[in-house]
Amino acid sequence: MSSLDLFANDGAEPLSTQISEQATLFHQFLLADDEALINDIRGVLKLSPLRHLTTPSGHKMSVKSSSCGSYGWLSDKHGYRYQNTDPVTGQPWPDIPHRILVKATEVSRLAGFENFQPDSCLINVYTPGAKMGLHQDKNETDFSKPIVSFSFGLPITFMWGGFKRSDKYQKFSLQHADALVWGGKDRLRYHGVQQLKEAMHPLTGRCRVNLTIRQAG
Ligand SMILES: O=C(O)CCC(=O)C(=O)O
Ligand SMILES: [Mn+2]
Repeated sequence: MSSLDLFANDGAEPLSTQISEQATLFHQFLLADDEALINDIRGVLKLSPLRHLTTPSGHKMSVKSSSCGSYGWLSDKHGYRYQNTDPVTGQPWPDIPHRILVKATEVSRLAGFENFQPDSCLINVYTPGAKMGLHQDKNETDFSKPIVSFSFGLPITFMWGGFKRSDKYQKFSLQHADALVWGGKDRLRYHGVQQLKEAMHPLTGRCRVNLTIRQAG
């Protein structure tokens, strides 16, 4: 982007890219709050630590995860599901930090989704080599609610597919402080991320942090 483009934006509207009819990438939407948001996540992880989940077929996922909100997303030999307690601590998941809720509802509204009331925030932490294969998010009860995804730290290549796993997919980079929202007719698209490349980020170090914020219940 040239500096002229930056001035033309005037700070009034977030710069965004429409990746499908009902999927929008808001570039650097979280930049003004990045450190505070990352600290909020650190606070959650002190209460419900990161762990590697296992797929129903018994494979250890390369990403480390935790959750906050009324519903935490889990995967183990019993399947993919939401649960209202953390199996590691035996306690309810920590609350979703207020700042995360505010930014998630703000960006969902900008993307055209009103009445989004997040009750689940999955925290995914990728270190170099970690990835997530193409999948659909479909453990939620109401598919009229969007998915809001925040990225912090190292960039990663996001795969944005169709409605069958074998469909062709587009690739684009998710960068520090980007927010991606998809819903409506695009809600059940396959998506995933390619292997994280080795690098260092000034705020997160050698990792990428993803928040996947949903209305699960
Ligand atoms: O890390 C990402 O950007 C994608 C995460 C994701 O799709 C998920 O956890 O369901
Ligand atoms: Mn997903």
